[in-house]
Amino acid sequence: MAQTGEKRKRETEEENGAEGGTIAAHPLSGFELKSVLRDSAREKTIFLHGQVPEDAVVILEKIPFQADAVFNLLKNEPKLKLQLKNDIYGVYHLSPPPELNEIKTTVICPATEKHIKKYLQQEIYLINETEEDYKAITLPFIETQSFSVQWVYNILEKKAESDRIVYENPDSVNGFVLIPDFKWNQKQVEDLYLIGICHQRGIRSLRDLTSDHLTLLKNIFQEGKEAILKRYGIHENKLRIYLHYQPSYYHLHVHFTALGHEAPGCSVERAHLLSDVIQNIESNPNYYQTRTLTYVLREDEVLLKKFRESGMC
Ligand code: GTA
Repeated sequence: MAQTGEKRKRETEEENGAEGGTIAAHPLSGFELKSVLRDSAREKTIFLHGQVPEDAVVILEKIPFQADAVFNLLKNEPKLKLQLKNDIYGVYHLSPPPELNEIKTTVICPATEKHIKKYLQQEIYLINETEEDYKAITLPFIETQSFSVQWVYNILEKKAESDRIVYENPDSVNGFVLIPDFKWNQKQVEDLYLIGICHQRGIRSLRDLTSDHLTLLKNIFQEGKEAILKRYGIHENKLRIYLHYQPSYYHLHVHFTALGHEAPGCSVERAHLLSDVIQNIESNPNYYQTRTLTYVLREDEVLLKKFRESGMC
């Protein structure tokens, strides 16, 4: 059936992610591959560096199965192509309908050199950052070289993603916005991933947290869990709630992920459980200013170079 011009225009806008009634160019128009930055068969994800013509990072990821959709597919005798049959063992190719074959596609464009390096497969090294190292090496680095947090301000000021907000405590000191993370397509709760972004500006990371922030942290912890239970029916004993140190973006935010989902960055050398953070600050208000914190840096990272130059690793 022929489509009306208006209907097709609307669909093109949705397809290309256009806002405000203008037809956007296709985000991958003229895409040329420069290199494969990383390819993980286990995670079923590939990270590409391309040009469109600006530099772009494109991340393609196969999405998790949704039990209901798979059940419907199997009960309707889908077409199977036999690959191997041996005794009780059979292996087949099943070509699912397009809606079950989606590839989540993230486009970062224009991507900076730092973005390209962030996704490049690299050697990693453990750093033990003392209080003195933080002041002399890390803090000057954060102040001059970290990623822009404009996307965070856009969320807090409702200039972007406002329709995706799950919960907000609007208090400018102790409030926050809870929103689905960029990495979650919201189609299944198995890989649930939200972030709680505080309204207060200037709290860069774990290192800045003191007893002054306990009310804020407790609000994020308590109200975040309640909002997720209400919206997604996921109980707090099925959630991993943590902060990254080092984060990529130095505006305080908390990660909420499904416990069964091994989200990137949830390993011990990066993730700090919010419940532990609250208790540590309660037992020592300056815990995070004085403790040595251990984390991993990638070979190409400027911060690693700074540590090496100062002879600290
Ligand atoms: N809602 O615009 C945004 C947005 N941006 C730019 C980042 N985030 C956003 N969320 C919304 N809107 O969880 C999210 C990120 C991240 C959080 C920042 O904010 O998805 P962080 O400061 O601790 O930084 O958290 P982190 O963890 O390094 O960031 P990120 O991007 O998650 O990278 C960690 C690793 O995850 C990467 O090295 C890579 O291995 C993997 N990864 C990143 N993006 C993807 C992806 N799209 N698909 C699969 N794997 C990914």
